[in-house]
Amino acid sequence: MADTNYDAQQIQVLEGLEGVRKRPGMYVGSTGSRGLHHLVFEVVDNSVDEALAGFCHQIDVVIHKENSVTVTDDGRGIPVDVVPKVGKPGVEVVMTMLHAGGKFGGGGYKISGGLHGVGVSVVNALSEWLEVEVHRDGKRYTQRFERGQRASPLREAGKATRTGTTVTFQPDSEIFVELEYDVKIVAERLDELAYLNSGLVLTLLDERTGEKQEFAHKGGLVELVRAQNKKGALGDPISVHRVRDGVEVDAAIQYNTGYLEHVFTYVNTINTTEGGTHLVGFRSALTRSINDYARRQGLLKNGDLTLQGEDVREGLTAVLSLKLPEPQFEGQTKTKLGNPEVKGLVESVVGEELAEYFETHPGDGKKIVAKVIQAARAREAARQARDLVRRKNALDISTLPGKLADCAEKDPTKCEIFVVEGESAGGSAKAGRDRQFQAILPIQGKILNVEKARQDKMLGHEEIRALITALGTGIDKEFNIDKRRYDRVILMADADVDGAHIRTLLLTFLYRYMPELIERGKVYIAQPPLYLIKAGKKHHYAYSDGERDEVTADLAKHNTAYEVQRYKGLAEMNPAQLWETTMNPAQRTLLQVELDRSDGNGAEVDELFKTLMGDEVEPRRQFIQKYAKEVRNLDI
Ligand code: 0RA
Repeated sequence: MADTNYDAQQIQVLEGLEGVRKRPGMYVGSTGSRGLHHLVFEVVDNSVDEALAGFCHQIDVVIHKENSVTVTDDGRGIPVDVVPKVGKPGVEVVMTMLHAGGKFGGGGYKISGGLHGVGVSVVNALSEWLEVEVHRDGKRYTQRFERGQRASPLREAGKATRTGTTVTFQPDSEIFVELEYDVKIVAERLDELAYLNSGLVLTLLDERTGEKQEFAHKGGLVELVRAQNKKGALGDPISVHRVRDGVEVDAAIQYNTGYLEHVFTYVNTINTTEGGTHLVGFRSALTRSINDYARRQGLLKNGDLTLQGEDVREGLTAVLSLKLPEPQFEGQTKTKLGNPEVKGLVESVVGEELAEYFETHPGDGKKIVAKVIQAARAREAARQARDLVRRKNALDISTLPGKLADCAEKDPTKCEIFVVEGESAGGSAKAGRDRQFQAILPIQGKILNVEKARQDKMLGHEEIRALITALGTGIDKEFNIDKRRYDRVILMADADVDGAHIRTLLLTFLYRYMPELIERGKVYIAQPPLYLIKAGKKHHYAYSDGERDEVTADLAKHNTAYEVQRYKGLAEMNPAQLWETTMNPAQRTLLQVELDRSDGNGAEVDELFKTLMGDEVEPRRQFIQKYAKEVRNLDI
């Protein structure tokens, strides 16, 4: 090929990849850890595309010592022949042209993963260097690129006995601020891909540590659901696998005896965390099929309650995975499926499969329906309990909880409430407060862990009802921030393990039922002192061990005799001390509770609460051991 025609083409290509280098965030999300890992996933996704097309069975990933990465697959190999329009080998086009990934060579449609379908050229653009090796037609070919530009022509380099593609790249330190791969993040994605593509084997070698892992899940989604439902599974997973109108629908569905919902949805192996039309179709299939079956079996009488969406989702674990030719991704993080035709398609496919399952597994079917009916009754009971709370709210002050010492001020924006651990500390707080704007609600003992209890039970709990009534906002869907009776909710508990537990229980309740209160920055944690240091007539309070050491060192320097008293609980302080150290706005320190939703959707916070407050003891023990030494300021 003469190089004369190249220039014009070349300019266009370079402009394309220059754009990627100018705005990397637009293509890989960030120049931090997220973007760095995106590079690997983009290359792997290209190999997964070969697997989806049925030509690739194994993908090997190696993280090298200097954080370059190699991805090898046994697919057909990227085409090496010259693409007529461009006058360059296919490999070079794939590597240097934006969006050139699946746009040539293959016939018919190509199902494509790739987080945003940006293609491997983006990885090339953001790499200091990238080398590609293709085994195809009995030959081995290699080519090298530097910062997206061709550094060598495609060369024949000997014979090949297999087919496949190997890509090695070194993330560019001019682009990325984070350059070190986290093997755990890579492993998690490879494991996920192994579940989503049963039969595919993925391996991961971390040369920095020598650790080697293999991911293969022959059982696919069914295996994934089983792994999620280790305990209390109701019947065997329901397995769905159908292709209709060119769309492949795979799903695994299983109930457990718990009441949380875990539904994961994927489109072309992308986790659609924002849901979309496929999830809507899936949910209505579930609601409809279970209602139909319950009525046909006479388990639900006419005029009896109807089973609603939230009932059929209680204790449900499911994975839905779609492969479709032209997905439309919408939403904030482009993880919401928009294709309107998909809703009806998924609804009918899943509906038919569910009906068949119920016919062939009557025992499991009845168990599931019984569980859903129980959930519906609990929902009904919770509604009645809520009505009761709401009606009480609507009445006058006399229905406020007896234990509440309210403030005189009527303008909520000027008021605050201290939720205090224990009756005696509550007494001190009542006596020490400024009753004009400070209200006190003592809470007795450990409140209910709402992570483990259903709503009706939660609302039956006296301490929680008192809290809800005092705050005035209502809960859940009826929550209304404008109805709040106080502008600051201040949790005040002892500075010991029990106090920390009570604080966590209260935060769990607020997070699950009044999250907006936290989001709007209305929730605080009081900081009582840990030590009282008496030196003659002078009193010093210390709020940490460090502060105590500073004060005592200072006193020792001036040769002043002193005595250190450790406060074991709030109750050890008299009302005046409590006011002075912890409640007086002029002097006190409050920690404002924040939601760290840096992961975009709060899933991390959600997971954290499940870890800390859910049924399983082991993850909680591990978490506490891991972070016990690190946690200083509480920031959930
Ligand atoms: C374009 C067309 C064909 C395969 C590929 C690209 C391909 C790309 C990558 C990236 C990593 N591994 C890959 N394997 C294949 C179709 C080739 C044909 O028709 O033979």
